[in-house]
Amino acid sequence: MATLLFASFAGGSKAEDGYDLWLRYKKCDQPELLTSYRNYFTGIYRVGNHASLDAAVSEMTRGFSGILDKNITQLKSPQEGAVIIGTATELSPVLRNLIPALNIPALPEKKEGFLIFRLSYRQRGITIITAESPVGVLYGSFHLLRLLQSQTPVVKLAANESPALDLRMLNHWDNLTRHVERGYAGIALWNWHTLPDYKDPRYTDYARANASLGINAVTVTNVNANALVLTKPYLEKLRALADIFRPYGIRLFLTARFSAPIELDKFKTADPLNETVKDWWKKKTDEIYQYIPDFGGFLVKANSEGQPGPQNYKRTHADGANMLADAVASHGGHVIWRAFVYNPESDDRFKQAYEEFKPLDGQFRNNVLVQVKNGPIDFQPREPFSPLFGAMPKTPLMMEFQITQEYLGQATHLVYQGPMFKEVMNAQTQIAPKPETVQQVIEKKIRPDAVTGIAGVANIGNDRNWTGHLFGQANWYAFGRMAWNPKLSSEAVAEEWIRQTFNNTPSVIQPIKKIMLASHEALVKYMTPLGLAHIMGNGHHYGPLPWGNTLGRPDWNPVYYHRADSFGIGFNRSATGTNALAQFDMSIRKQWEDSNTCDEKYLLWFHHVSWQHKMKSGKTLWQELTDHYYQGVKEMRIMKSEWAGLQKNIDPERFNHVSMLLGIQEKDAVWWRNACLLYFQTFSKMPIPAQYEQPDQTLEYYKSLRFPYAPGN
Ligand code: GCW
Repeated sequence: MATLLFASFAGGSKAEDGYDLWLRYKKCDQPELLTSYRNYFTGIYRVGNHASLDAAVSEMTRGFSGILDKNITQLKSPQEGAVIIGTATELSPVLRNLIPALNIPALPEKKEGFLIFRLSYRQRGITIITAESPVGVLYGSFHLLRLLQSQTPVVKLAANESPALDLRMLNHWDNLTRHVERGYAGIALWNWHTLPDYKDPRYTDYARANASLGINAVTVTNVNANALVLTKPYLEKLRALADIFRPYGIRLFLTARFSAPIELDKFKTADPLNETVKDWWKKKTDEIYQYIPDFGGFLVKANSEGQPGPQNYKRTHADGANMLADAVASHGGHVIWRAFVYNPESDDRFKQAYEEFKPLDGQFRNNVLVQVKNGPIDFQPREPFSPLFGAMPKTPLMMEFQITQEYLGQATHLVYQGPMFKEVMNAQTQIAPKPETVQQVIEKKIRPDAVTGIAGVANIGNDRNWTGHLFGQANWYAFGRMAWNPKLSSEAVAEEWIRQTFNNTPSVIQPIKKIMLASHEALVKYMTPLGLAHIMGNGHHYGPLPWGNTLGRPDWNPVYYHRADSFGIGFNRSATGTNALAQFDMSIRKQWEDSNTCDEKYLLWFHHVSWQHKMKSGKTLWQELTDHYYQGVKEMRIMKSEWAGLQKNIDPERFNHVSMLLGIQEKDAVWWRNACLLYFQTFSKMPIPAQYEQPDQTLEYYKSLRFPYAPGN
């Protein structure tokens, strides 16, 4: 048994368990292409010594050997057929030696950018991957492997790429107990108990996967932070992880608990203006840099959901961020300060991040970035972009997306987030006098030394397939690829992922792409159509609870968000309501301020409209709402039947895995539709049209459901 198990993991007939992600390197199944690959790629020649080049060589020998189904190894000298890799400085003399009249093309401007090109040399030519930095070479190597896995002809392999943003980061909300807050894929990858001595090979595979996308920064602990992570035993464990990540270009950041001096060293205060507190952080930071010389800095959630922060001492977020920024500045570190705050004093949670942060624009140190969630509330299936993106021109703003699907069906729903990421990034923060998009805001270098960035809350755990749902991998993938190159379309990214994860057969690519591209819109329809938001279960956030009204703070309760009554439904955020719309630029506000012209996908975000409100379709709001819920279930069922049609083309393991989850998703979609419509009907008093399948359960039944151990809580 032991040998059998070993044999199956060592290669051979391995079950399709999803472990290999998009780095599968299966043999090219196009005979002509395979012949040309074998002809033009005969070995790897590496110039220079660097851990990132070791990683590149190891990935390329693995990748080429798999795709070419032939042993491809490192060459001792450059020769025809070689893939030659190295930084431009080290590579140029070697190439000139080979081809004296050579003109090496100009390198991309950014250090992490890379060039791939072919040169004619004897019969087979040579392929060059070069960059200014070793990690750029590694990124180029992964890129070439991606092209080969997607069956790109040899003549089309040239590339010249640079990342759009400096920091492309994953935030893990992993506790030291290994419980993952909002994690649906097992427990945390990081085994704190066996670190630093036991270096699970999986840590390297994690780093490989990130590097293949260009993800270059991570936090491995929760923003609801534990001060213990700053103590010596944990710094030793963190050093082990940082050492594994470094060759892959990944820098470690730490989540910092603001009250750490009190918890760890019995201080009476954590006041950021107190000299001994400042000194404590300075020393702590110096200590961290001894363990992790390229430590990135701190990520902080302060004065939000019970986390301590500067406001405990009547100081501002800027005071808190700047104190930490000063501590890391001499080491070149940064502080990423989250804007996810919602102090209950305001009349509308929508407005709170803006109200607290906008006045601080210009008050942060140069090495502070403010990390803003994509929408004003909290990672709902659809939100308008956060107005902060148009409101802090003097502060580098980082985007925060949630890859883990806390509010998007968690790990049982197939939802491809590519279109959602694009919707936010392409949203205009202003139209006049000059159009500007969210993407342009976060890409803008507001000072020459400013750092730009994007973060995604990771959906990764220790499940064998990393993300629980196989299609969760596509969201990790899309986040990384779009962080690197925001110009890629959702469709192109989906196709890349499918080709590498499944295969290159059109009859596989087309239906899966169709399923993926329809999935987000379908979910919005069966959960929160027409601008509804935050109507999910308490605590675990799984399933519908629009009637929820029992939690201690009004803005924790669904009824606060949808405001259904006998007149109508929706949150009036226009000038006659909370006027949250005033936080957007005038040119944007105009699009949304009139309930008759407002884009209907945001209608109930901004307006309380009557059940009879006439929609663009000519139907009443109630009819339209009903149609959306039914349409969502219908679209989901189409996804399910498309998938069923793939049975012959996909291995049984992955086919069955996804099929069973789609079964759960269908039940959930029906549950969302029925529970929400039956509840809203108690206000509208209007019927669900007779042509629709009628709910097979009562509202009381849906209200009685409980899920005490739903994951991620
Ligand atoms: O969406 C909410 C989650 C919390 C999370 C918080 C945050 C880490 O329900 O679990 O806490 O957002 O972003 O800080």
